[in-house]
Amino acid sequence: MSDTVNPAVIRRADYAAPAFLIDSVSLEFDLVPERTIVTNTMRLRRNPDAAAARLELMGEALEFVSAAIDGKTLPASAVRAHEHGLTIEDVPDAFTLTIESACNPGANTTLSGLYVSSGNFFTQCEAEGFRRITYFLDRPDVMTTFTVTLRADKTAYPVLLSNGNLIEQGDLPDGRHFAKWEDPFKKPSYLFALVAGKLVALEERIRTGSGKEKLLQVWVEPHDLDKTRHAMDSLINSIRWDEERFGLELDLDRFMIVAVSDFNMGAMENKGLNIFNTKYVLANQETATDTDFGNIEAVVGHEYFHNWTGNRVTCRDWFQLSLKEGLTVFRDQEFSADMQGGATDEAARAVKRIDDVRVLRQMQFAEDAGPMAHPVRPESYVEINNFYTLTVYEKGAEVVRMYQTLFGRDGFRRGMDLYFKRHDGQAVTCDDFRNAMADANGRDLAQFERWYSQAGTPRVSVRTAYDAASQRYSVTLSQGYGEAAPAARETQKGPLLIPFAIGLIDRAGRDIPLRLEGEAAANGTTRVIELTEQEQTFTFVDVKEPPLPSLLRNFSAPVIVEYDYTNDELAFLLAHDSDPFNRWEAGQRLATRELLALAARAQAGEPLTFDDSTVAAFSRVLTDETLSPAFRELALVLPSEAYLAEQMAEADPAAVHAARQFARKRLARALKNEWLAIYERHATPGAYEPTPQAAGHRALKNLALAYLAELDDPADAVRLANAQYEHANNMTDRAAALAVLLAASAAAGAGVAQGALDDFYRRFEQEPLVIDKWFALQATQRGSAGRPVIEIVRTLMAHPAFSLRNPNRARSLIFSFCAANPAQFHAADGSGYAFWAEQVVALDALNPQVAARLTRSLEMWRRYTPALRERMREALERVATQVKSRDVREIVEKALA
Ligand code: 0A1
Ligand code: ZN
Repeated sequence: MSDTVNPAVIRRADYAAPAFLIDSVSLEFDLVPERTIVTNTMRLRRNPDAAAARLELMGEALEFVSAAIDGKTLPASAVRAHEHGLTIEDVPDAFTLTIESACNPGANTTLSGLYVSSGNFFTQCEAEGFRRITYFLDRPDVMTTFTVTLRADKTAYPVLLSNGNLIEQGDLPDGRHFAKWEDPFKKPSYLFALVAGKLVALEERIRTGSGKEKLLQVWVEPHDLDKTRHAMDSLINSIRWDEERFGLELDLDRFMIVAVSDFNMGAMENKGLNIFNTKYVLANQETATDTDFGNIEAVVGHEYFHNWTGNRVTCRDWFQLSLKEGLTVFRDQEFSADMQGGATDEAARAVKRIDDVRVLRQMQFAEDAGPMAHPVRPESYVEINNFYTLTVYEKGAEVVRMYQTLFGRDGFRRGMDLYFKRHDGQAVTCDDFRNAMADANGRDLAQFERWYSQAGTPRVSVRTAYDAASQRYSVTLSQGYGEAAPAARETQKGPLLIPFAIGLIDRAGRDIPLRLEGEAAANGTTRVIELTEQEQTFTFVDVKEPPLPSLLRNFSAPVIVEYDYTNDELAFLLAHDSDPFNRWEAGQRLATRELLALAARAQAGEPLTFDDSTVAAFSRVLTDETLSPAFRELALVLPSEAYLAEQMAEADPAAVHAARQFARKRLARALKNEWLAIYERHATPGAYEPTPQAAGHRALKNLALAYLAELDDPADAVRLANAQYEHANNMTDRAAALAVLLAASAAAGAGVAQGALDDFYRRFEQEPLVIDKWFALQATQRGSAGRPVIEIVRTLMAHPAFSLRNPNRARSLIFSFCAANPAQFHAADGSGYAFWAEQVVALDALNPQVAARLTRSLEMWRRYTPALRERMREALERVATQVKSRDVREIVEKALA
């Protein structure tokens, strides 16, 4: 449905200030699963900056009961309830509006608005869920103070929570009770939350920097209380970190985290009442892997940091989403890096950086090259929920990081301070943030705006020339977009300001002190040069021998660097670069080159061979004891199948899989003794420690085991994996052992893994998050003894523990197969696509947001080989005729356009 008030496509250029402002709102809830009554009383006033005669309130899936202005019930002729909300004609300039409405949280499978999960009530309002709770000006630039009264049966719902401070509570007749909450800070409706049910909390009291006492709570279902310690520690660390790094203190007396098992995303930063997917709260050593522990720390940090970047200063409209998300992802990345390695241990910090860049390059670069490509600040959308993307979040974080790269940590901090000084309590734009950074650092950042408005991944190609006579080394950088996707091409206006960090390395592997032409003396060994034109040459002087350039150190900008290193040069950088990120990068480039050559031979049916010198380069890293185990693990993981397929002119998942498997087997065979030695040396006997160091040992050890399982005779690996499975005192080791057994079963038959698989299920039957791992491990396996994984997945769909309604479970089986097992999903017979289409249609009827995410696994269909492409198009067209939601339709239509 679209008309002039509710157009199908929403455009940034059409922004208009709200016609009315809300000075305060008071909400009363009578919570009943099948029919919850909401009484909403607002103080409204005409916005002097806008003109409109009537009041249009947004509302969705609501039953209108009544409305009154200044206490007088409105006649039916004065109010019109419709599909998109409520229209009230002829309202005064300032008035109190009371609206009563009803909704049905028990039947709400969308998990947007008010819903029931495991018998408890929860809300999710970002981006536009509040309008499913009551009629409102549900847009982020309408900020107001909320008072919330919750009433519910006391036995079924003993705990009643909302934002801010608890100001009153008590009993009511008929076994009911109430709680009244007041949030002293103005906020937009998307930050509203309520929770009601049978929950218990881990509590801590802490003092913040200014000496104020704060109550911290992590609320969960009673049987999960033993899995809350890590989330609480992460919260305390986040609070301390934001005080230290940014001088930002917790502004409420109480801060609550609540875990819910049915949740569409990771977590939500509702003011003072963060609501989390259980996956990002619950952990102990028996149930959670090292990766889970790290993710929990990052997400707890992320949501907490939103309290300032997102809540105190919010977004004017949803096109500005990256204002809060890019900035907050950058903040959580820095927090995690500091927790790993402190502020100065660059090698430890690099482990986090490498992880983040891997995600960006594998997933965001793909998004930027496909039909959903959009700028960090999009120009238009059909469904805003489809724009919680890798571009807005991860590329947005890279854009924020570039300010810090340009101005240093101190300069970045000055920009942040000015941003809060100017905009605390306001709803603002990405331009406001950029202007604060510019003004605090005395810089004109007009050109930098293009990072927000241009889609696509920039390419920087590099040419170098050394002149021995004058001892000059010139580096010519030129920027462009290559063959950008059409969606990206339309947005391009001109060259970007690209901070390009560079170092030069001499023959002995040492950094050369850098002096640019015109400078009086050398200064440092890494320089951030600023590329602002389409092409520019930078000349280094006093360069006594032909150097090897180390380009884009620490990935100083989200671009693709094109430079023709030889294999020997890459091996040299892998062995010597002082920049740990680029050391890893050199190994990845080397491996990518080899693997793509292998894939081409696989496609042509030629025999596969793998260069000895590449094996030798990897062997040196493996045995280099000066490198941390965590780093060695990252360096020795080959680029993913998804990343490799993305680099091909026409993606061929089967060829990529064959190539990568061949290389893994080759590395397994050539380094067998080394892998065995590593496995023994990095075993971590004794008590489990969740530290980054111990996690590094586990990661390297488990990588060794995975390589050993690739040997033609995996008997050793199977024996070690069985023993490790049996004796593991933590989930990292147990899950890794199970994955290895599943991998070994590809050649040796299902029997190899069945015992451990059954044991795993029985052991953790009561732990839904672990059962998610059980489904995911099976969905991502290679297939056992020739049995296609689609058959295993279809069998698991009928398992009593499977449910399409729980997003974590749907993701663990369906998404794992469709998005994380490319070789099996892209089976030549199209069986994966048929499955995908069925599941998209089934999910669309239950939960459009989750359905839309799944839809995206086929959006890159044009990039594949002709036979696959044709089958994918058929599947997309089939889905196009069947889906109902705006969410899925936007994705399918853009994919087929
Ligand atoms: N603001 C949250 C992300 C989020 C967005 C939408 C949601 O429901 C549809 C839930 C969470 C964050 O960045 O963590
Ligand atoms: Zn966020």
